[in-house]
Amino acid sequence: MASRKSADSAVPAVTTGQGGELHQTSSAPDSRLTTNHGVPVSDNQNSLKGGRRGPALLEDFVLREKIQHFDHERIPERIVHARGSAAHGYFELTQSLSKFTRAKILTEVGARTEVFARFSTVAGGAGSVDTPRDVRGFAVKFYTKEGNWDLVGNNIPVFFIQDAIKFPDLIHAVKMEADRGYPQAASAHDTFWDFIGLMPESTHMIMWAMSDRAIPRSLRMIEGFGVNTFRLLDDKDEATFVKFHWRPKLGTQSTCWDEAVKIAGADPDYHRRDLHEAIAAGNFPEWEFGVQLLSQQEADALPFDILDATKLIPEEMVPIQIVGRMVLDRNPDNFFAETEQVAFLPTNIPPGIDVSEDPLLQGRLFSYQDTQLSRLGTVNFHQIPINSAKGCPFQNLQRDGHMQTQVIAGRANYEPNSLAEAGEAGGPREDPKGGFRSFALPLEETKVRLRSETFADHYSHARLFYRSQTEIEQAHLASAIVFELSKVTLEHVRNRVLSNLGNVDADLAKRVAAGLNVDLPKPSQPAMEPVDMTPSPALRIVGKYPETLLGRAVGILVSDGANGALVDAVRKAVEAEGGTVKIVAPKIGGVTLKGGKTLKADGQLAGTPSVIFDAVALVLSAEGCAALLKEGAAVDFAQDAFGHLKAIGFNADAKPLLDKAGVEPDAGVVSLGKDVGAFIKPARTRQWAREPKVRMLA
Ligand code: HDE
Repeated sequence: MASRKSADSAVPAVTTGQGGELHQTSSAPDSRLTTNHGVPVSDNQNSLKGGRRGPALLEDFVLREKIQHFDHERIPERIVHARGSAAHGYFELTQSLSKFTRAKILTEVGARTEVFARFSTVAGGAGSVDTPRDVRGFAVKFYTKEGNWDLVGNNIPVFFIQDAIKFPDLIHAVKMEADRGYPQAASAHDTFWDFIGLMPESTHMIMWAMSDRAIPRSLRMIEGFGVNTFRLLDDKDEATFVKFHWRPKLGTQSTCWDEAVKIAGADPDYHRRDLHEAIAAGNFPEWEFGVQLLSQQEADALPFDILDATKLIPEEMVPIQIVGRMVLDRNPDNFFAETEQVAFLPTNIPPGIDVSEDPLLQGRLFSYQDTQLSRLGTVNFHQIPINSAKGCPFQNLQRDGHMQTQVIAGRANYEPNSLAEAGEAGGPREDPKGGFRSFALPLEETKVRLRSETFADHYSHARLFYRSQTEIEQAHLASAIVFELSKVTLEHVRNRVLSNLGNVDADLAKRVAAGLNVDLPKPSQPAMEPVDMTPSPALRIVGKYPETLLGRAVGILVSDGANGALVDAVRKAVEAEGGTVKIVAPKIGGVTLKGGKTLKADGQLAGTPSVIFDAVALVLSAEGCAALLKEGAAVDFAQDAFGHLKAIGFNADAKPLLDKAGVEPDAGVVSLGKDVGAFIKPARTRQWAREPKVRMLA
């Protein structure tokens, strides 16, 4: 994209950002405010009036242009995945896949390709909260040398439905109910569970959506999956099936449900802030990029259909090969221009990668291009800087349309043409050798509107997922279903879901029925009897993520008269391991430490509850503690930290607050006494062993 620098220094400069985007530098000291058409503005405080006290004059084009532009600032939000946060970064290939593909992005080891990644919730609107129980979108745009590649995935490797024709029904069912306009960003309501109960193919996805993966701790701690099966094509257009995976360096980590609910109130932007702050601080999130590869014969030998997006390929069956990494190292400069206007298209695939016949993917191939037209308003949305191919030029013979920004000279807007013979530019031509080619899929069947019988097993994978979880995760999953079904008001809907659960696992169904205190109905009649698959420990979270302070935040609650040396010691120990520290005080101006020094606060107690930290320390004076015993927010600070299985460090004078909050001694409740280090070990993880003491799980 060309840079347009103004020759006249009095006019705001238009420059290109690091990523090549156009930037209007509004903060330049010599910049002069102008209308959209460049007319300098003399007064930005007062409208033009007929007399000192009005009325306003129609003639005031400065006022009219400003108000009119404002009136049209909003564009339609995404119909799904409306709330998202994004960042720039790079992808680096570490192992070549040249045996399987001719795509340069997957064959040029060491080459860095710019990327833009957007993470999102699915059901809520653009202004909803970050921590509902929901699937997270994980969409990456690679600006490759051979055109943009958009890997538009989720943090869950399977999906609710097998055929795209059911997508509008699924989304209508999960979004706010049509007559009442609520609930916002929540699946715990009648219409969602009604749809789920009637669509047994959704059961596997429900296991994932009710697992802790749907309440992530951070966007930096989610896995990503391409979900649909794709193909890699080599030089001879021979195909290999591929599943794409992203693995967070910090491990897959979650919150507790009660914590996620409270975070929604304490900091609706919890994930967005976390991503932004981490990148701003130089703690760049990183993911490994992996592939599962299998030939047609290997796919045929599997006991399920890899074209069915409600199935996963256990990595114990087909290992994941790590072949690259992605690092996000730059925050967007402008949320609207980049995060909001980015348009991901599963049809953006470079030569050497191809789609499969998965009927869910096939529908997606139409939907994304189409939705951008209503969202971004023009067929030229590919010219918006964040969407433009940056790794290579784009040129074709498509012309005109709303918001055309290219000024293409010459007459060559058709081909074939022989303009070159007269010395004129003839325009671009197709490239049969290097261009995108589709896999030559043999087609022998008749036209039908039906579901393949190879898609009929709706429960074996749901069972596999449930039985592969640790006991802790199974209890969370069962409790999540109990929570959601407790919000369902239609009894027959609850019962239908319960009978479907009976096909997943009898114990799970029993637990959920007991959690609801209702009779357990008989299992429903499955389309195909489920089979027992070998459990896949790879599907767990607990016990898998690294115990580390990297990416974790510790909140230190302090009071007037607190011991500053102890606060410093905790801070040093946490920061030495890569964690971040925030000081929480009853007042934002901070506290006066023992000895008279002032310690500034990063957050005021009422607005900075312990739910936003991974571990907490209480460093209080005896008087400070006595005062906080009468402050509900201080008691909640300790009680929630305990309830959410966090490490709690405390000095002796802070003990009365712990007692009032009902904090019982255990391995994660550590006296800061002489050895601050004793607090660091439990601060690296959650205290799962404490959970039965603080929560009635199903
Ligand atoms: Fe999407 N999806 N989707 N989806 N999807 C959209 O496109 C759609 C599906 C996913 O950060 C929309 O630009 C259909 C699976 C992400 O901008 C829309 C079907 C997966 C994002 C659309 C699916 C996804 C979207 C709305 C069933 C995981 C956000 C706005 C056939 C592999 C991308 C937009 C971003 C967005 C359609 C199912 C992931 C309407 C029809 C499966 C991450 O076109």
